[in-house]
Amino acid sequence: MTFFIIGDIHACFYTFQNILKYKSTEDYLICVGDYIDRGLFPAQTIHLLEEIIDKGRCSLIMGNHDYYYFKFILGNTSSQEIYLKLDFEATRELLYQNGVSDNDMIHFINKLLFIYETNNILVSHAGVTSEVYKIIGENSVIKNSSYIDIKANINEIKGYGEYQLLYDNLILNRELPDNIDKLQIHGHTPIMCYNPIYYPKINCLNIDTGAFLGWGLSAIRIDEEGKILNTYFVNTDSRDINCS
Ligand SMILES: [Mn+2]
Repeated sequence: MTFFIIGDIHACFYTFQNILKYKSTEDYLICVGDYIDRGLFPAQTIHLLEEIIDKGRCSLIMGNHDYYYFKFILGNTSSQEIYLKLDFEATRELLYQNGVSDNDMIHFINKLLFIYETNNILVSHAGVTSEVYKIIGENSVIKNSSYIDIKANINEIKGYGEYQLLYDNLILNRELPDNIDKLQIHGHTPIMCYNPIYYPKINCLNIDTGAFLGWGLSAIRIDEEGKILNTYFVNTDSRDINCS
């Protein structure tokens, strides 16, 4: 099996479509999260992702913007999230205008995973440190589980509070990940490199190349062993560039 893994989309619908042209039908698709917010076409992006989910052979990771949007529509934002809330109002308006309700978004976000892990690869939104990786190993409920399943078993999670482990570490980590003896793939921190960046010492790939910043969207194809077969980069489509 081969994996086709895409970086932070941030509602750049046309750019997302452009990079999907490189995905082959045999590839298992993974996206590293941050589907909405910042960009102009959140509803179109969600519609397309729902279509892809319906066809199967994909896993979608939770990003911080997705998770905090979930909290925002539930009316549950703390002060640290106010900086995001400004874009959330605009995002909600764009979603409404194009037929995506709050319930549709709750339904979508509940399906997202915090990590996708095999014997050879680990995909997360922000990359994991060895400390967090140890906790993940002790909590099988987190691995390859959707948010709704994790919430149902949240009391079983040991080693950290729910908030600290799942939300601070897995979706907001800005530390360089550690080498965990398998290939890590993550997004979250945009790099202006016009290509995914591989860090050999930590065996880690950052594939967020700032689509919403007008830079571009990246993807990689890897095999089951975690060998990188190809990397892809498309410039942000001009229709996705926010000039306001
Ligand atoms: Mn992001």
